[in-house]
Amino acid sequence: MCTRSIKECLTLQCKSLIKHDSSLIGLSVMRNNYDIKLKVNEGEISRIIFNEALKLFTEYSIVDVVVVGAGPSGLTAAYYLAKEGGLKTLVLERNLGVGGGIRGGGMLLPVALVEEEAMEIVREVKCSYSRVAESLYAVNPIELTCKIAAEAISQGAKILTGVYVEDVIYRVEKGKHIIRGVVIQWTPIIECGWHVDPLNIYSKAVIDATGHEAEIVSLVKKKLKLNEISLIGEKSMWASEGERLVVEKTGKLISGLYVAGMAVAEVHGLPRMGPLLGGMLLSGKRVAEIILEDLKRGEL
Ligand code: 48F
Repeated sequence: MCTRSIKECLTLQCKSLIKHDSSLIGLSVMRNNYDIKLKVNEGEISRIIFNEALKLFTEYSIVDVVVVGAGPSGLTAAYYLAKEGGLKTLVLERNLGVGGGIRGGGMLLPVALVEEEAMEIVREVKCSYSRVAESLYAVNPIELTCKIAAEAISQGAKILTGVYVEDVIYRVEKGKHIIRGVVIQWTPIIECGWHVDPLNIYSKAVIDATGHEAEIVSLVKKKLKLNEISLIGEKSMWASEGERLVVEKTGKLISGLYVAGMAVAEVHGLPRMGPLLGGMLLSGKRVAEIILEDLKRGEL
């Protein structure tokens, strides 16, 4: 006659089941290995986050370069500024994620094309690709975006999302306007239409990498009434010409203000080019080179 209680019998049955069913054994091992033991309470979680964020915002209130826009040109610029120049670089992006206009590939199809001339950048950030035509390669735009962003961060650049650049800081010296940083607000505050005073980031240079809208150049032209800045507006599609000119025209507009990516097309009246990324990547690299040269020459 069995002298065990029902509870003991059930425990024994479970143990033997676990012993004989390898998937259950795996599960029990996993549970033990991943047994999270949080050693701080909820208030301490907030305190740590406040402290860490405060350290970042304190350190990055004054930087070398502010990049406005985390699209392909802005991210590439940040990567090279940090990597080649060791510059204190801050990317500000109004959306919650990075990637700008390339995230949707061509018509939401997960493919973008890169010309041979820009493939060095794709290879450098270890993005996968395939050759699809002579001197032309296909990439996954999400992978490319994530890898450039990750490499930029690894090189020391910081990226803040959900931050809207609503104005610039300026000075006038010897009759010439100089841009010396940006005025920022949380994007949801802008979207709510609340009146909350913004904060500022002081910098030696600002790059407008805001894409088709050229938002920073546009507000500088409007608010500072600078006739020397043109804003011709992007032209219709001519892929090869757009790609060539967008790199050629990348650069400085006035002291402290630089333009890269599709914003260059908006400023200089260049043709659009669709889901071709070579021009965007090379424009980002070029603007970083120009800023580094200006710094060397003491022009910043
Ligand atoms: O548009 P976007 O990707 O600019 P890009 O680097 O690349 C253009 C390509 O995506 C695509 C193309 C050419 O046909 O291949 O169009 O020139 O990225 C611009 C980023 O800037 C952000 C915006 O949310 C986007 O992610 N942005 C725009 N205005 C502001 C801003 C602002 N005022 N403050 C912060 N971020």
